[in-house]
Amino acid sequence: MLRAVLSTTATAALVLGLAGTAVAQSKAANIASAMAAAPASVAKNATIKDWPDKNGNMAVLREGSNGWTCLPSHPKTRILTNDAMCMDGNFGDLIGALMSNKPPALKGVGYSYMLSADDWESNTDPMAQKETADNQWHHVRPHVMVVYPDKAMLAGIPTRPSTNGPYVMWSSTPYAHVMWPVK
Ligand SMILES: [Cu+2]
Repeated sequence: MLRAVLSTTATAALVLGLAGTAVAQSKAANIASAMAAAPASVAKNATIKDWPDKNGNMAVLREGSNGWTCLPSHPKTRILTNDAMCMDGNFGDLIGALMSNKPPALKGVGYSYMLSADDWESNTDPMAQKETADNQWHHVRPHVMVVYPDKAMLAGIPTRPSTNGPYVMWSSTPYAHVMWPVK
């Protein structure tokens, strides 16, 4: 998943704090970054949006037609190199809930690609910005994600980061979802 989505303000502060300056990315670079998160056949006709600005608005960088929405990576930080993603409508409902700090109300199973992911995240705490003794801080590499409207469907899937198949991220939160490493 993407820790940075949770607070645009906190993310901006983090970027400024770690990098010194916020780097403005061009629209073309943002579209390229977003499209790299999914297979070309999906990204080709996906809607490309930017991450929310300080008012929470997400600019449409390119209209799409296939029901998928891709977001570019946030500017790089020490712990975030790439968090670009492409999601379907149901996964978009999860992201929307995350961004507004509300529990998700999912209408069905949701899917997302993060094929260019390169990031460090807690597997227990969506808000964590750094490692603690017990927050399962780990390197997130290319993966796909699945979210189920009924958390009971996650029973039996490991709740610790694994490179040996799917695991559940943030299992004890309303934002629990399956992380499925692909590389
Ligand atoms: Cu992810």
